Amino acid sequence: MKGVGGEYTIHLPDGVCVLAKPRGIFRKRKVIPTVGDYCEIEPSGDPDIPFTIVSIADRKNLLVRPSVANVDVLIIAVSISNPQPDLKLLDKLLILCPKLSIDPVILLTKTDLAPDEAEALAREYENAGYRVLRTSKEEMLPDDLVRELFSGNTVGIAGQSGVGKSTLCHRLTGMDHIEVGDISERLKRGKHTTRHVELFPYEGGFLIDTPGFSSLEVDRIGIKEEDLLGGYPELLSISGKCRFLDCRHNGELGCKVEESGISEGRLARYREFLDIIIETSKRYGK
Ligand SMILES: Nc1nc2c(ncn2[C@@H]2O[C@H](COP(=O)(O)OP(=O)(O)OP(=O)(O)O)[C@@H](O)[C@H]2O)c(=O)[nH]1
Ligand SMILES: [Mg+2]
Ligand SMILES: [Zn+2]
Repeated sequence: MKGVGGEYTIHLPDGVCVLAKPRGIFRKRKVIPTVGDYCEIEPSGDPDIPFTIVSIADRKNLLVRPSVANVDVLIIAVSISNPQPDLKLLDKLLILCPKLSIDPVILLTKTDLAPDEAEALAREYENAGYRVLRTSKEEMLPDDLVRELFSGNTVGIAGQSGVGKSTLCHRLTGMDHIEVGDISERLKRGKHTTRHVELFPYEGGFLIDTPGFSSLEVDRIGIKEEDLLGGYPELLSISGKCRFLDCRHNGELGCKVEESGISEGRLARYREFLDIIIETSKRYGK
């Protein structure tokens, strides 16, 4: 659930939390127990730290900065206004999720500020094949939907500063001390203070509380051309239809991109990412 100074809080299947220290062997093998890991523990004989971590299960994924393992679901929060939606960030996160085997869910917030635009944006991404949830000042997520999202899952919330991540968490958990994605809070504490990632049990799953999910280091992870279509399911749906099998849907002869139903905005962003990837690979000769 969290790790501070080499001491880890382990959540047992019955919900009880205990303290454990990793066995020395991990340090030698350079395996660092990470929040989100599934592990086996044994009694240590030390009354202060009564357990030893003896093994760590293979990870489904590992995010760095924030350091968290085995993320199942990422709620990508986007507000329709104040701040304006950063659709490039949204599309990048959508490209990243399948690469990391994470299920993305788009959460459109502040729909009260511009209901018609909000509905249009929600439809644009629903047409692309994504799940889009909506919240406003008055409207929260339905309980059964929240349970379905969390049940058995480790769930993170990402999004620009000010989109309403903390607001959502307060409304979900009623807890004030959770500060998911709280950039503003981090700034208040000073730039160099790092807060630890922590998991909270919630509705049969875990909510990831981290100060750093806003950026998710999207650019650092690096998107390759073969990853790109993972964020554009509507383009995947026309694969094999264009004249050329390796069509990039970028103005080629016989391209059937219009049959994909992709929106103008998403196509433009796809092509912009494609240009950047092609340019970068030319420069580095890859
Ligand atoms: N009108 C309206 N305002 C909202 C809604 N949700 C959140 N807000 C407001 O938006 C502001 C920012 O919300 P936060 O929850 O702090 O945003 P955050 O994503 O946690 O921002 P950082 O911590 O900076 O990353 C607050 O003043 C909220 O009251 C909404 O659905 N409608
Ligand atoms: Mg916040
Ligand atoms: Zn094509």
